[in-house]
Amino acid sequence: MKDRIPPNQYQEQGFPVLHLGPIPTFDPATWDFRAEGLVERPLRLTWEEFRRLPSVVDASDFHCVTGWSRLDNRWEGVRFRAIAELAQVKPQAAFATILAEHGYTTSLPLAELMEEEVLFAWVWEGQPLTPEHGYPLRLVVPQKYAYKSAKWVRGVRFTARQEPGYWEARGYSNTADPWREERYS
Ligand SMILES: Nc1nc2c(c(=O)[nH]1)N[C@H]1C(S)=C(S)[C@@H](COP(=O)(O)O)O[C@H]1N2
Ligand SMILES: [Mo]
Repeated sequence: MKDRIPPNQYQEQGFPVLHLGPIPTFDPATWDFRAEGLVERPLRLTWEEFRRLPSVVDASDFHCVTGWSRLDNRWEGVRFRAIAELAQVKPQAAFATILAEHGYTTSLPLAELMEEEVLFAWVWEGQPLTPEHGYPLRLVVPQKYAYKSAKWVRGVRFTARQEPGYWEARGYSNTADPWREERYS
């Protein structure tokens, strides 16, 4: 197991809760998910429509920049790449910004988000996400520090240039690779 824990991280058996600000309330009647920016086909999906998209189950590790790692999280959700395909991303798009409740954002190169383990998830370990872990929908980007795994996601904007995310604008690494210990910028 040791080789699955990145440098200067410790293995956490529980599932800590970490975020800034209040937990948003969820109303399935008004919730929507948007794909916007450099796309041929902007999307606005209701919760019901989002849930009808093809979903997958995938286990992955989760590394928080504050030092804990939780291995083998079984997530269920829609692959990021499925959303990109549905929205027909334009060739000029090289990055995407994830848009979450209360203005939380994070961004990554499109190529990294298109990797198959990157999901918009609503289930963790066979149960719907709890509100504090991001219900109804969160991004999961296992290969990055977890501030890239935005909770309470409402959409994605495809861009030509990278927009700074919430923590990335406050001194945290834009690349956020736990194996290279890219914690700060
Ligand atoms: N919307 C939102 N998403 C967020 C955060 C946040 O403050 N707001 N914190 C991030 C950080 S730093 C971590 S470590 C993970 C924690 O996820 P968890 O609370 O489910 O363990 O959520 C990430 N996603
Ligand atoms: Mo974190």
